[in-house]
This record gives sequence, structure tokens and C-alpha cells, in this order.
Amino acid sequence: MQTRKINDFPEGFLWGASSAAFQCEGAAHEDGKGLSVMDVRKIDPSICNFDVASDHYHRYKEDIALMKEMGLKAYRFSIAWTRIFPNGNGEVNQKGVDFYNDLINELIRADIVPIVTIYHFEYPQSLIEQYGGWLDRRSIDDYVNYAEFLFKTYGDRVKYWLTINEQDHVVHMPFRLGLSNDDRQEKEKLGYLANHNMCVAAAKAIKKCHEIVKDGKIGPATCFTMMYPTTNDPSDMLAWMDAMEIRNYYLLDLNCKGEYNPVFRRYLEDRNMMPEIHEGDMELMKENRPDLLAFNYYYSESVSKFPLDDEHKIGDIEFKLLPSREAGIYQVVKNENLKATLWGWEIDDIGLQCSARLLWERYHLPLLITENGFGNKEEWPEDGIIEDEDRIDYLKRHIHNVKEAMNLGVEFIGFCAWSFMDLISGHSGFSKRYGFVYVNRDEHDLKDLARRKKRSFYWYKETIANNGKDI
Ligand code: BGP
Repeated sequence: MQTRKINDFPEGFLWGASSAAFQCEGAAHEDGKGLSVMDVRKIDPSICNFDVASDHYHRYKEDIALMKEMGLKAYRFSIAWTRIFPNGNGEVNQKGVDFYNDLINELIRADIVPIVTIYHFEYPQSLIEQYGGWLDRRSIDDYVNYAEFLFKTYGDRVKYWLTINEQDHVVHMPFRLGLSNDDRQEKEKLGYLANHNMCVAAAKAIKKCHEIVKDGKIGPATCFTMMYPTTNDPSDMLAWMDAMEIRNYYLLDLNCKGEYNPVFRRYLEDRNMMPEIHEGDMELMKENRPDLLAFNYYYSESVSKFPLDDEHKIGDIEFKLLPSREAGIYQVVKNENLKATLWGWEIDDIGLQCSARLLWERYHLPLLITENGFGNKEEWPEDGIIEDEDRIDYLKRHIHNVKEAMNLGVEFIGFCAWSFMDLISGHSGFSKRYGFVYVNRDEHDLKDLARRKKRSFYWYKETIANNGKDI
């Protein structure tokens, strides 16, 4: 619906930007940090490793000064589990604890609200070696112990907490569970076992947060991919409904309602993938609801039917980054109405509004955008600055749709763009940049890592200053 008047953003709306430890900090082997699955995974040698990243570990004061100059209200970042507990459990590494104390204090001095992700992909390698990581229930206690330590150490200053970033990606990407990426289809079952354990762990962490952090707010940070039925063929509509349940809602139903929704349960049972549920697990999830629902949104997908036939049997899945077609359910197809980024991510600002309205309707929890941004190849010109008009346009349109959703009653806490500075893309190295701030390095040449403000920096600064009035 097009509304007549778009209300202004409320006072106190958290205009923010995001990062993740392994993608920006660097110092991967410094000051006692232990290895994570992101440090040991095998990556394409044409893509840089994560050892130096954007060198935020050594330059965080300079970066926060830039955030302050921009007028940022919130900074969403993650804590590297293995800086705090190098082995994932056991001994605490004081230097790691000090680093995040300093970072948080610097943010608070700059009037920037810290939003902390407890676990953003970098699972401790040692826990994989000790007992197989998330596939074993001991992982629940180790995660909760780590989260409890964070609440006790930083909870006097950090009031916004995110349990697990994009758990749905961890489920479908074996390397994030410390497994090889071969036979991904076979590993789906393990992914759903890990999923269950992560949901139990997250519910326990929510309970601890509520006990320990005064006025603390906590919730999951999921990746929500808006989907559309490709045609008005009723079978495409059915494919869409099923895909939404098993690709988007399955996890949030567990996190926010403590339920395996019936479509997802049937999906798992038909494929012999239902994990064992221990006594008390579901009650625990039901009793410890999140206070907010954070989500990352980059693109949408169109789906159409994908019938079973002689070649395609129940359980046949094909993958791109994530599952892209499942026999008897759905397949992702190109959306002819949308343009895409260089990496084929279909740009869809209206999809953000649709996502927000669906999430609000289903869970009725305040929403927080933890990631939204435009990845591009960029080089600093000899004269002038990077004129990243595409990024500005992308963000403007997406933020406008946040406003539209709010105007229709959806409650939003804030919007965090991905990312504050250029950092290593999860899959495409340093050649895919997202930042408002350019970091002067290439894929393998570290150059001087100097920070430079792109045009979007000034645009976001103005947007924050006038509280999104012109959007
Ligand atoms: C999300 C992750 C981020 C970030 C972002 C962009 O899935 O939470 O860590 O990487 O996507 O993705 P990419 O870096 O692959 O472009």
C-alpha cells in the first residue's frame, strides 16, 4: 500500500552500522587469541585470508573517531569467542577481555550504543576437536558459559545483545560447523542437529541475560530472505508457502515461539532428519522468548514449483551458497523484475518492507536491522573520492521501506548498515566492499590500510543528523 504521509523516524531510533570480528579485526594470532573455524577453513588462494582483515584490532580508536564524526548512534559488532576463551572453554584470556572493554568504553565515550553479537560464525576450533562442536550437547554449556561471562563482564555497559548471527547459514554451510564442504546434502541432517543445539543454547543464554543484565535486551540475528511465488500458478504459491516455512520461519519459530512448525517438522521427518529432542528443550525455548528480533536483509528470491520425477526424488537438494532447489518443494529462479549486484544478489528494497511486515505479524517483536548494504568493486581514484552513488541509492530505498513499514505499525529499534568500514566479505575477499569508509588495501597487498571517507559517509552522516527526514 502507498501511504499518504510517511511519518518521521522516532527520536532515539538507532542509526547504526555493523561489522563482525573475523572480517574486520585482523590480529588473528595475536594476544593469545585461539583459532576459530574461520581461521582454519580452506579458502580459495586468490582470496585473502583473515589474518589482517581491516586491522580494526589495532585501529579501533581511529575507527570509532570516524563513527563519532559521522554521528553514528549505534555500532553492532561481534566478540571473537576465542579472544575470550582461546579453547572455547576453560581458561580466560585477559588480553582479549581487555580489548573489548577498551572498545566498549571508547564507544560509550563517543555516545555510540554498543550492540554485541555473541557468536558470528567464528566457532572455536578447539571445541570441534574436543567433542565435535555443535553436534554434541556439551556445546550448549560452553556457549552459555561464554555468554554468561560476557554478560557479567560487559553487561553494565552493553544493553543490546544478539545470540547467534545467521544460524540459518551455519546450518547449511558445513565448514561453519567445522566439517568439510563435501557432500553437503548428506550434511544437512547434521546441520539440523546443530540447529537444535544452538536453539537450546540461545534460549539458555536469553535466560542468563535476563538474570544478569539490568534492562538488557536480547534476540537472534537471523538472515531473512524475502521470497515470492514466480507466477500465479497455484503450485508456485504452494512452493512459496513451503519454502517460506522451511527456509525462513523454521528457525524463528524455534527462537521466538519454541516450536517446530508443522511444515518444517514434516519436512524433517520425511527425510529422516529430525533431531532428538531432550526433555525440557521445547519448554526452555518457550519460556525464554527474545525481546527483539534482529535480521540481516540483502536480497530476495523468487521460487517456483519443482516436482518430483524419475530423476528427482525426495531429499534431493542442490546448493548455490544456500540450498537453491529441493525436489518436491521449490526451486529458486531469476526474478526478471529486479536488477542484481555483481554477485547476482537481486536488489529489492520493497522486499525489506515485506519481510518486516511478515515478521512483525508472525512474532510481534520489535525489529532491528543488523545488516543491509551494497557490495561492490571499488578502487580509490587518484583525484577525488569514491562516488558510491549505487550504495547511497540502495540504502536510501531500503531505509525508505523501513519507514513505510513503521508507518503501518511495525515497531523498529534501529537500522544498522553493513558495513561501517570495508572489511573482508564472507565469500569474496577484499574485492567486495561494503563500507562507508574505504580501507586502503587490496586482496593480498596490505598497502597502508589507511581509512578514507567515501561519498556515502557524508550522505549517511546527513541522514542521521536529520533523523531520516528526507528519506
Ligand atoms: C552476512 C554475514 C556477514 C557478511 C554479509 C555480506 O551473511 O552475516 O558476515 O559477510 O552477509 O555477505 P558477503 O560478505 O558474502 O558479501
